[in-house]
Amino acid sequence: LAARTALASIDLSGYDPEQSKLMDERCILVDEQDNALGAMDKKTCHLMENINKGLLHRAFSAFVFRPADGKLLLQKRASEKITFPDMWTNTCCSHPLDDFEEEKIEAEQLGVRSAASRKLEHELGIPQNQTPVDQFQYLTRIHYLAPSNGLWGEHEVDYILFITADVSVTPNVNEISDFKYVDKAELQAMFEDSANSFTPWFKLIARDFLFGWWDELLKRKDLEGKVSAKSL
Ligand code: DMA
Ligand code: MN
Repeated sequence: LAARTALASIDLSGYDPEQSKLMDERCILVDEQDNALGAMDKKTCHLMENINKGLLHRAFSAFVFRPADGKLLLQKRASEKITFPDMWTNTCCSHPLDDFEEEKIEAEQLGVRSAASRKLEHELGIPQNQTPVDQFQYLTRIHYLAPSNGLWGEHEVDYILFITADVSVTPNVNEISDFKYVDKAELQAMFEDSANSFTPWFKLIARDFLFGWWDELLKRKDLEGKVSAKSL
């Protein structure tokens, strides 16, 4: 695509400097079947003008569940975020980067698992040893496109990863302004309250997949409880 089409760029001086710097990260370009095609900086990948030409990259959406009660950890994106600021969303989303060898490994989704563990620490301060890469459960990949405002947006093949883990959260305030644990009813109530806004991918995943999978997770937890109770 880059060979055929001139890609747009933009001056970031009006944005938060820390977030602007992260726009130099190199995302992994993919086709619609998720075949890696090369690398491109995050800024170029997230401009709607380039997305409208078909530019597509690889991403992950991680969901952390608390072992004690099966509640899901949500974050609220900081005002400093260049895309989708101030919105509630799943625990952590980001991109596996071409900058790190391990994040390019496709076998057993190792690349996105490594990226998830790295970014849970960067955004929520969760020590990486609390989210070992082999503990993530890979559910599926979705291809989606969503504008943030006129200028910015997302166009990704997004890997959905679940992990049930006890984590300690120390927010990076440049990334997140709030976080909370919710059960299904509490999340439903948040969706129904028009004072909250949510990222489009979280709404999509919640609508199509999350509640069904969450039920399975809780059923399994319930079963484990029964099994261990019986063995006493
Ligand atoms: C990008 O998320 C990934 C998805 C699935 C939307 P993000 O904007 O939170 O990533 P980053 O914080 O790395 O820019
Ligand atoms: Mn992206």
